[in-house]
Order: sequence, then C-alpha cells, then structure tokens
Amino acid sequence: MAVDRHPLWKSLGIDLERNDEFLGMLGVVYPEVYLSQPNRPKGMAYFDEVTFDIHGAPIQEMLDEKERTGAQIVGTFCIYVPDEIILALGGIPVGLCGGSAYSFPDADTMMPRNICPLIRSYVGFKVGKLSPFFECCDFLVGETTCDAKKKTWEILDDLQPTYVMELPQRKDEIDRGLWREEIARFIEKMEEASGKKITVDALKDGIRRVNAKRRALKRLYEARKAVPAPISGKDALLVSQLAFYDQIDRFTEKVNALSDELEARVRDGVGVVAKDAPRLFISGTPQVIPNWKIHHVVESSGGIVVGEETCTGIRYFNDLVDESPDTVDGLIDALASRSLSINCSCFTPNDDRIQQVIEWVKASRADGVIYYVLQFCHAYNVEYVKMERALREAGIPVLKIESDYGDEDVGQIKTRIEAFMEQIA
Ligand code: BJ8
Repeated sequence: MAVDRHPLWKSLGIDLERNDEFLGMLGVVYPEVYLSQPNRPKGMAYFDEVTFDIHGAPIQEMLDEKERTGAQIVGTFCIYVPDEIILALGGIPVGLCGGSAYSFPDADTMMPRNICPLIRSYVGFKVGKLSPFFECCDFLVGETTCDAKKKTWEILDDLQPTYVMELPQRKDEIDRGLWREEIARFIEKMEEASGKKITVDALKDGIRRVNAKRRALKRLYEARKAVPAPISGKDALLVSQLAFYDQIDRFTEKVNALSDELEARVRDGVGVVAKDAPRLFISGTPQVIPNWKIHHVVESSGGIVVGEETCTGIRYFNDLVDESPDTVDGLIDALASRSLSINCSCFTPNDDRIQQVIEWVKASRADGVIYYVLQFCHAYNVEYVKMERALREAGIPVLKIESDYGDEDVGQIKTRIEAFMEQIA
C-alpha cells in the first residue's frame, strides 16, 4: 500500500492541495506516455517506482540521512557545480531545475514571464511552495552561466540562502585558474556548512561515486547505439532525469543492472522498434522531468531517439574526473579539468560541442538531429547558426525546434517532425 506522504509534505510547508493536483496530473500523463510503451526493459520497473513517488521516498530518504548524519542537503541547478565536493563533505546534492509549466503562474507573480521555462518553472516551484526538494534543502548553489540564471540567484536568495559559483565563460588558462579557485572556495563553503574538513580520501570517494554513476549512464547510452535500439529514448531520458534526484549509489547499481539487460538485448538483436525506424539524436537545452515532449512526439510518430547531447544526456556523464591525484590540490585540478570539458553554450567559443555532436550522431547511427531550444535560451539558440552549418557540411540533416513547456505547439511540432522523418528515411 502506498505510504501517505501528506504528513511529510506538511512538515515541509508544502502547499498540499496544489501538490496533490500536480502529482495527480503526473499520475495521468505518466501511464499514457510511459507505461503504454511495448516491450520495455524489465529494469525500468525501478525507475517507474521512483517516478511514481518522486515527491515522497527520495525526500524521506534525504531527511532520514540528514537526521542520522547531519548531512547538508544542497540544491543545485547546473552540471558544472561539483557534486563530488558536496558528497565528500557528507552532503547530499539534489538537482532543482524545473520541467513543468504547472508552476509558471507562481513565478509570474515576481519574475518577467518572457524567460526560459526551465528557470520560470523552478522559481515557480519555490514561490508556490510546490517542491519538497526545494523545501528540504539547507541552501542552494547557483552559478554564473546564462544571464537569466545569473540574475535569478539574486531573487532566489531572498527566499532561500543561495551561494553562487562564478563560472568563467572561456576555457583559457586564466579561466581555468579562476575556476580552480572557485572550486576551492566552494570547498570552504561546504566545510563551513558541514562543520567538517575536506580530506584526500573523502574527496577521492566523492569523485569515485560520481564517476561510477557517469560510467553507468555511459553504458546505457552505448547500448542505445545498437540497431534496433534496445530501449526507447523516453525510457533512457527518464533514467538521465532521475540521476539528479535518486540516491547516488543505488541509482548507479540500478542503471548498471538495466545496462546488463540492454547489452543482452543487443546481443540477441532485440529492440523496442523495427530496425528501419528513423533514428533521431537530440542536441540542445536540458530536458528536465517531466519534460518528455519531443521524445514522446518522435516515438509516437514511429521514430526513436537514440541519444541526447544535453545536460540530461551526454554532457552530464561523458567525461570522468581523474581519480589518481593524491593531494586535495591535485584533485581540485582534476575536478576543474573535467568540468571545463563540458561544452555548454554559455562558453565562447564552444566549437568542441559541434565536434562532439557530430561524433555522437555518427556513432549512434542517427539519421538526423533535432536541435532543441527552450524558448528564450539565447545561448543555445544563437549557437545553432554554427551547429547547423557544421551538420550540413557533415551531411547530417537537422531540424530546429524551439518550444516551451506548454502543449499548444504539440500538433505543429508533430507535423514538422513527421515531415522531417519522411525526408530522412
Ligand atoms: S551546463 S545548459 S545546466 S547552464 S536553458 S537556464 S542556459 S536560458 S540550463 Fe544549463 Fe548548466 Fe549549461 Fe547545462 Fe539558461 Fe538556456 Fe535556460 Fe539553461
């Protein structure tokens, strides 16, 4: 029998009525989008279970750990913020980006409406007291990436203490130096908050745990390169999305178990679609739970998504942190190097991203790319100019889709994606 989470939510000051309404909507959409898929891997049952109780079990688990160990719960919004340090100092990192339009009216009471939906959504979840994830955090960590996020921290800080890491926007030596210093400063912040001192062993352990998670996700994405694909894009996306919420070591174990199953499927030639189904690769802005819009359109139109070059995809796990240094300084260098290998369009120039996309598209045997831009995200929108040129030169068809979290444009997106798939088939 499902546990009644209302006492838990009440203790966190959540708006119970609206939280019920939001989860009720999710409870209708999820079976439609997910459970109706044929031939899903058995290993997805675990991820279904986590999603069904997304505002319940993960929250209770974090609070239990906090009570047991005094762990700081730290809310983050970007993959440049090093989870390894939070873990090394006994903390629990949790991603807080928003993927639903449900909270827009709350954000609109204090922010302009014409901003990126990802930001508008999480601000709304905070303002409306709709997210137990936000409410159980001791503090938040923002970062200087895009302009909209940068200015949002000043507003969020009025509602919940928000620490900001200054991320450089270039990758020259001077920028690397700044970022190394910022990581060291963040260690000090975490030491102060946790009352603990960083040690080489603890930092190595944090790095090892996050690397293990990245390796597991990479295995999953490697399996998706097979023809026919052994798992739907929607399922793989869900796993990537849950990487920001679920207990890290159990999550890693479950992704590895799922990957075992997928590798067996690949050996046996078992797929979730026909061999000749159009294979699409997504590149662009993050797709935060429950934003399954593009994947659902592709896969309910006969295609399959075989990879995502996003922060809820390969940008999250593609590179590992070097575990070998034996000093804290050496490990900070390793963390800085790894994070600066992420190719976010907030950086200039960012040409490595283009190369990375081309390599993944070819390796994934994708027939074309959907370049996905969240409305008002100027960095990814403008970067499309160079990306499109490079993809065309490489002979890779591309379709750009700019959208937000509403349903109004689903019909039009479906028409465009179907026409694209016909053209590349
Ligand atoms: S590393 S993509 S998580 S900054 S989509 S809020 S950029 S206007 S989320 Fe991001 Fe870190 Fe980069 Fe990834 Fe702004 Fe664009 Fe919105 Fe964005």
